[in-house]
Amino acid sequence: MSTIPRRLVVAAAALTMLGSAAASAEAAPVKPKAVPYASVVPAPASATQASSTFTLASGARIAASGQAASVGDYLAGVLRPATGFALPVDKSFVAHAVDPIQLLIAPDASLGDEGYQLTVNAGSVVLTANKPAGLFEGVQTLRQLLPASIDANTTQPGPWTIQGGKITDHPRFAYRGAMLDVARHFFGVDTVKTYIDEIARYKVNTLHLHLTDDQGWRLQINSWPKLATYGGSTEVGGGAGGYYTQAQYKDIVAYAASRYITIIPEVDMPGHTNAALASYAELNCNGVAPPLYTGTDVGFSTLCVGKDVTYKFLDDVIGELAALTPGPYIHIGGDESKSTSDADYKTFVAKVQQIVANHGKTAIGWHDISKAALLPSTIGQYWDTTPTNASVQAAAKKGTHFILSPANLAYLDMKYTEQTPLGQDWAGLIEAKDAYSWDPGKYLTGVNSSQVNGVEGPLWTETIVRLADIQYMAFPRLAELAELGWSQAASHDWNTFKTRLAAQGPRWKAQGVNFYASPQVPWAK
Ligand code: TNX
Repeated sequence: MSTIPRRLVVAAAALTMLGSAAASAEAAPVKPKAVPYASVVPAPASATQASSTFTLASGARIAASGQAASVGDYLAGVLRPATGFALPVDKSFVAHAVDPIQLLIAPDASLGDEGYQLTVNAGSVVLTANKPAGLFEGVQTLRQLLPASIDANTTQPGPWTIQGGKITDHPRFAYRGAMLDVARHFFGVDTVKTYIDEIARYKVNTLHLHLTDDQGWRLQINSWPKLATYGGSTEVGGGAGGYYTQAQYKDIVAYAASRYITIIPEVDMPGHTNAALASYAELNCNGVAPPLYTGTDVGFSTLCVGKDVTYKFLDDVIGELAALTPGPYIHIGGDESKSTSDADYKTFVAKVQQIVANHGKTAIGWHDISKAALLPSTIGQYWDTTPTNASVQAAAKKGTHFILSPANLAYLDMKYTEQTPLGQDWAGLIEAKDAYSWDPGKYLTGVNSSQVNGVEGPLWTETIVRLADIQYMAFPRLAELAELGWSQAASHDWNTFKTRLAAQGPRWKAQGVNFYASPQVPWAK
């Protein structure tokens, strides 16, 4: 019922042109300067500009019925503040022909789950996709085709002109992620939601939350309540920390879902577990709870692999987490378990991935887990700084898939230059050009691009304490990584990309997003 035959879409577009051309002429006294299609990040698979222009008029309506309705509401919501227009969303099928902006579900297998087609004429903007997720990604493109002032949250003069033309787009990789470490420093629900909105603009579809580490446990677990109330009571530097109640976590998950972003919760183990070990003495091999930890060392903690209570604990925690998480994945960490023997580590990973499977989810782990025998479904996340790794190669031979986050290219907590006031440099410095200059499909030796699910930009927060810090480290680099994940390999070219990236500067300024104004990028004014 939500799909509309192609010929109706075309007819509706033609009629709309007549319907709103007069209105847009009235509303656009100034000669509009439209944004070139070549400035969209990530670059669309194909884009052809025409000489016509469309101008959004104050009385315009957005047609979006059936499955398209919620994306229509979202689009209206992001366009209202700067335009000051009412932009009612027309959810009836009959009236489509008179609405200048139309969001339509129309079957086209070539577009896949997240692809879309955007056609802009003098009188209409028609966005079609197979699925609502495709409409949502198309809306992000549409926003970038409007002047940068569209991103302000107060009314701006306009005119709201879009260059005519046609874009057909779909992603290269299905997985395009960001990770936020809420364990080293805790970030509240509003900060996470703001970050979700900012990453969604670049068609990032996954947010991995690093919920537990030595310094803090950040999610209420009803069966083991002290994890949050005691284990979450501090953070790096000794601050008050904090945790999400289950209701707050669900709120984050639902907010992300409304932006077509899947939340992947991580419980890091068997190392990086001091907060849990401090909360429950029985989880320690010696039965003694260590003190809470507020420093930044890694590799000193481990769950007790030989104790039965460890697996009762994990079954309870993963069970609650699985019930709260509609997405298919649970991240089990597995990195830097330097205090766990190799034999114990392998035993532990084998058991934990099975517990995750028992709760109906797929396990993801940092690539260290490829030392262990993996279930066919388990996914590795590569974080090291060299492209060749023997156990990764061996796991890949058996069919394991990987998400790529090489620390020297994709870690958002690495400094840009020696002068960057935040972040670390153990994996090197990552300037804007470095973040862009690699191909995720070809990076890992012995791993076919068909076994690469995509990319993720992790933001570890030992040195990051507020939203402005998150933004400064993520932008521009996360937008660059998002392009490597979305755009076809043939379109990757730093010299053209840096000009497109430059066009994002005024948008971040309009939104109030803090970013690193790299001297390598010719930022637009
Ligand atoms: C390594 S690489 C870590 C984190 C730190 C990060 C800091 C990996 C999976 N773990 O525990 O926060 O470096 O850059």
